[in-house]
Amino acid sequence: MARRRQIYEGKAKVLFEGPEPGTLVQYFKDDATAFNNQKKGTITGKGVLNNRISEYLMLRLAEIGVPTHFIRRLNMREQLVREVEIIPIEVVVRNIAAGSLSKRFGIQDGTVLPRSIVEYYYKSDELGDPMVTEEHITAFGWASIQDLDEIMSLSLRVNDYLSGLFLGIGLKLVDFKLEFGRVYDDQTDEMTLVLADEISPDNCRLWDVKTNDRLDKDRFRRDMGGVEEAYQEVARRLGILPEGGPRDMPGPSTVQ
Ligand code: AIR
Ligand code: ASP
Repeated sequence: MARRRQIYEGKAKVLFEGPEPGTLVQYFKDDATAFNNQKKGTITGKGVLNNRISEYLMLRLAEIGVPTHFIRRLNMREQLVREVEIIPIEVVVRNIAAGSLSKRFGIQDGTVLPRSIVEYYYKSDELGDPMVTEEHITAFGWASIQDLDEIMSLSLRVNDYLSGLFLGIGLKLVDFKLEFGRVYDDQTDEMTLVLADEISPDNCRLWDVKTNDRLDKDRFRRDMGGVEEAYQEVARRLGILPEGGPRDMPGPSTVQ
């Protein structure tokens, strides 16, 4: 494989320069972290599965008119995406209390929320992704009011659609995290927002409808065991488990 220039390395993915201007190759690693990097490990096959799961969900969302950065899957661990200017905000949508919401407000895990709640966090490893309000986001210039209106409406559409999609395969979409980026639209000569990053069991909580079994990264965060199997089960239910399971591939070759 040709050596490529690495643009960015995150905790679970690496971004390389793409084949054409305005594109990037997104490589999915098996590395897993939790609690802002305090816990580190490997989930064998996770990269292969998240590549497929995110491809599948981004394609379904594009079909209902949600713009995304996804272009096409290239191989087991890589997908071609549009290069975006990432907005440094993590958008969390919650339907059922779990994780940091349960902890912060003392609400029992599993309590159905009176309505979906959208929260914003500032993407900063050093600061531990602090929760922020629209006031911080607009005052510090991370996004405009118009951007936030659009981010909110896109996030709620994603929530409605994905909640239904997962329910159809016996999973409750408890909560999830989205990231957005800006791209230049040459039709309108303006910057538009697109859904970026990934959508996978790394950033969604998915509970089995009947048993409330956790089929997501909480199994890793909380040392529950059966982590690999949980990711495989999500892919299996979506009908996209690679034949022969998530076989491994050599790691990426990089030019530093
Ligand atoms: N999330 C937030 N930061 C990173 C990730 N992956 C996701 C979690 C969970 C939701 O956002 O995977 O689905 C809420 O996380 P928490 O920890 O705030 O309860
Ligand atoms: N991915 C984040 C981290 O590594 C948060 C999490 O998923 O728990 O710290």
